[in-house]
Amino acid sequence: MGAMRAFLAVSLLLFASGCLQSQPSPPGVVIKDYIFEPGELTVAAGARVTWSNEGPSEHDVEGLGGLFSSGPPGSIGRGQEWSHTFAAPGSHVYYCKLHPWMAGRVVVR
Ligand SMILES: [Cu+2]
Repeated sequence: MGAMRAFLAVSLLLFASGCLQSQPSPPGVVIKDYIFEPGELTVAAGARVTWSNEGPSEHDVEGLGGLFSSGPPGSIGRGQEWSHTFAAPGSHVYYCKLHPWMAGRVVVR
């Protein structure tokens, strides 16, 4: 009976971890020094995208044409995050004002 219990426990664990893995995670971009990852993110219209600064430096997110902005240069401090909801389909290039060579794109379908 002990073996059966162990088998059931293991099956339950595998089932549970499978469920956890299939959970859709909210769309997001990780900011590192000095890249946005992923560089291109595709989301559905209406999605809220979160940028998380995991690098040691300050960064920011500025949409080309000022369509969206996290604020002044360096407005997303180390360990901080910022979110924006993309209502309509489109392709949005953005960059970091503090480090203008850092760029990414959000494609909204
Ligand atoms: Cu930056």
